[in-house]
Amino acid sequence: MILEPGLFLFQARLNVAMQRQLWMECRVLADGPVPMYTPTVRGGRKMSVGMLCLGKHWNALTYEYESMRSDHDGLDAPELPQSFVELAATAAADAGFVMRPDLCIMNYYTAESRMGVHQDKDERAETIAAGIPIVSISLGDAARFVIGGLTRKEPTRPLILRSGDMLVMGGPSRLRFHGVTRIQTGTAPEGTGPGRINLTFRQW
Ligand code: MD6
Ligand code: FE
Repeated sequence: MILEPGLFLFQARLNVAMQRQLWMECRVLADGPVPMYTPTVRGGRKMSVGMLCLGKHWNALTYEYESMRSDHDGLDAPELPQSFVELAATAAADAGFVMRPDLCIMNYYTAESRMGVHQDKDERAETIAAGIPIVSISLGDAARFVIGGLTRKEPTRPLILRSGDMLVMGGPSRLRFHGVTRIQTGTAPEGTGPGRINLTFRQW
């Protein structure tokens, strides 16, 4: 489904078996040698989500990408699994984009977690200028997501992102403001959840 130029929602793109498989792979990574943690952002506030970056690490203090988690524990970001890359690149291609994902931000939401309205603009200027998309995968509990325009002032439209949905945000929609206002607890398909995992694939 095309929502706006460059903004595509592929509902139930992943079947429940794939959702469970991916959920489990994410859990293994989150509990692995380079674990998920709760970032503290610029200004000193803790985020309400757990985060684990793959491929490259997003530094919550500098808002820059780096190989090592220098704002946290100095560990190297785990590799981005090739199977993950293919899921994202294929969805991007189906939306008409050529994308070579080289990093993924995994966020874990509990019932109380939110994601404030933001723009994703920490990738390379060339990537953003070319409109190379961000591809997101939602797993577990559904979320109320809002997406607006290229300025904070423009009105937002609400969307529900359910387990197995993929969102592609590229071209003229690459810099739209968006956020997560609520998690719908108890909606996760069996074998996923509790809570919600969102994967956002990016090309640095
Ligand atoms: C989330 N997603 O769904 C947060 N960003 O939990 C994002 O912030 C996001 O879904 C860029 C592109 C797609 C997204
Ligand atoms: Fe985002």
